[in-house]
Amino acid sequence: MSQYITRHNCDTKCILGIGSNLAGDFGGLTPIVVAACDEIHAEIGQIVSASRLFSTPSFPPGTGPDYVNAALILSTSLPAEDLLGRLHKIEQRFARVRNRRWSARTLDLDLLDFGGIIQPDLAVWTYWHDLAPEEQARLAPDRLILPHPRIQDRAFVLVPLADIAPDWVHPILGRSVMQMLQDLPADDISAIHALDSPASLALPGAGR
Ligand code: A4P
Ligand code: MG
Repeated sequence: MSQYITRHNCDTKCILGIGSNLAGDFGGLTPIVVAACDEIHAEIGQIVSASRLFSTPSFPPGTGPDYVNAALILSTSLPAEDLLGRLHKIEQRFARVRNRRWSARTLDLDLLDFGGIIQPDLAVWTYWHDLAPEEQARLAPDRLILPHPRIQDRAFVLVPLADIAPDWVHPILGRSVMQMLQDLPADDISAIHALDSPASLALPGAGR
């Protein structure tokens, strides 16, 4: 009867955004991002692709030091809420403090996409997507919203994403990463610089 037993691969491909603009006891921004990737790989799921590291000006302009940003494609067996909970635990281990919206942080781990699901539903996603800029700066969701409602607005998200998934199509907007990048002001993109290769992310276990 064993021929009837099939193995279902329940792993979900998801996309993570990583950012750091506050050095901590763990060292500078690049070591924090690299160490966070190691923890993600060890505790959450296999990192399938990792972008280069990028230096990006803090958004909104003038709100703090430059960030190091990166993007990952991850394969995980965890449900989305559990995954976000684990990401928050890793942020805490890097002494992430949430005091003010968009304030400087040692580590920010955003779940950008989880296998293309829309969560909790299109109406709630649309509410967060359509929020006026001054409201975006004031309000933060108290539950998981997928896809992350600000992907299309942020060059610091899309430029790293273009490194690993240029053809990924936004499940609601229907635009690819490259198309969303084309919609952004050229200045937002030209202000972002890839860090030299010694600082780039290698896949954990790939012999950095
Ligand atoms: N939350 C809901 N959905 C999600 C999701 N898909 N992924 C909740 C992650 N978190 C999600 O997040 C605020 C609340 O949203 C949490 O309760 C979380 O459970 P947060 O991480 O506490 O705060 P945040 O990171 O300030 O919010 P958010 O919405 O992720 O902000 P953004 O848009 O990511 O902006 N400038 C540069 N250059 N690079 C950056 O990485 N990041 C930000 C944060 C601002 N400026 C930046 C950068
Ligand atoms: Mg965040």
